[in-house]
Amino acid sequence: MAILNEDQLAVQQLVRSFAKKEIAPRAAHYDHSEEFPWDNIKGLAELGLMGMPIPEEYGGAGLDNLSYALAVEEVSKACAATGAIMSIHTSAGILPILLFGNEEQKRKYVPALAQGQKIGAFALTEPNAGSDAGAVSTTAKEDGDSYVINGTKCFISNAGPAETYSVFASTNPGSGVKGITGFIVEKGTPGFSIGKKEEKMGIRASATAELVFDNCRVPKENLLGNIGQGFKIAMVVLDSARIGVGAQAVGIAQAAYEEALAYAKVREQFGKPIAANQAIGFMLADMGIRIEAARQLVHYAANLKDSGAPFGKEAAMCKTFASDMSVQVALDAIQIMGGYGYSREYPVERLLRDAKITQIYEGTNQIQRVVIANYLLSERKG
Ligand code: COS
Repeated sequence: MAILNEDQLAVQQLVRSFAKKEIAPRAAHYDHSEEFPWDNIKGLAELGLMGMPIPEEYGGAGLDNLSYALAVEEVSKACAATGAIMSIHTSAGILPILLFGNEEQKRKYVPALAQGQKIGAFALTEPNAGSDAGAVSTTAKEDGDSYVINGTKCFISNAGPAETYSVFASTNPGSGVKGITGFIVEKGTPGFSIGKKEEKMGIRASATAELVFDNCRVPKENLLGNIGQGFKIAMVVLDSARIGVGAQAVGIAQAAYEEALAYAKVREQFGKPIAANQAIGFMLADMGIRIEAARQLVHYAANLKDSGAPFGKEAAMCKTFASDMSVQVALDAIQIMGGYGYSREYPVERLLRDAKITQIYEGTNQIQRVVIANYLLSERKG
């Protein structure tokens, strides 16, 4: 366990008990129904957990990133879909505006987001621009005092429930990453609609959908940062978001581990608990080692960010390691629980489905290795 200070321990305890009491009991229901868990989000907002690392002057809780990572872990342990919504909202939903918006934009949008009155979303991915994020073909054309956006985004987390979207479009098609610009687009803007909602393997209660822009006119004051700065904004935000994904993965793995451990102690075969077999004991030991190692890497990246040091490389490392670990731990938990683990009556099959996305979103683990190698081989500091 990292050495946490009193405040961090208090946050961890508060979120752990809230998540256990209020969120975990409904996780299976939301997984089956795929309904957006508004009651969970409302509860998190009431506790000030929808804008934890956002400065108080912009309506956030002004907490450190380590406290935020602890909270995301606890919420994800109780319900991975809710953890994903909270984490994506806080990082990719709010940070583009907080870090790159002008003062007027920050005052206009951030407080409602940080207090959880509104949900935020981040729209970069397109059907032909996933790992190659610079290949966006959505365009934004200047027209008088506005920009007109045309194109389709896909796999956008929080799409639908979100009210505020950071959208990345090309203002200079043909000039690659240098032609991408960010815009703030509000729900309800004419020409902007939510397209097909994805039916997903895991984190099913989180909303993931297409965004369709059909001559969507956005005023110039909604331009985020400078013209052509959009790709950099997206990359900087994703660096931060990856710490949240690491924390989600640790929470999911911890849940699977606790299920398997409890089961192995009470399940008797050949006249003794299966945990008494070295084959099972060693599996549990390896699961425990991997979870703790991943957690420490998440905390390290969060600590670096809190200290103002470069953290992009470590954020990618913690996301990659924790997500691979989480899938393996969930698989091992199912193996220990045998037929019960495979049954939908028990949570571990859901946890495996939930864990899988952490290897994919906010940049696949293959891309994380590209990102890590780029940091190692270049002069750039994260
Ligand atoms: N911070 C600041 N600037 C960054 C950056 C970062 N983390 N990463 C890249 N940049 C800058 C580079 O410095 C470069 O600018 P200069 O030319 O001024 O130096 C510019 O952005 C382009 O970078 P690069 O040449 O590395 O871009 P590529 O097109 O090769 O793409 C990867 C790089 C693969 C890293 C990028 O496309 C990526 O992260 N893809 C995954 C996208 C993703 O995570 N999607 C999930 C979407 S949200 S669920």
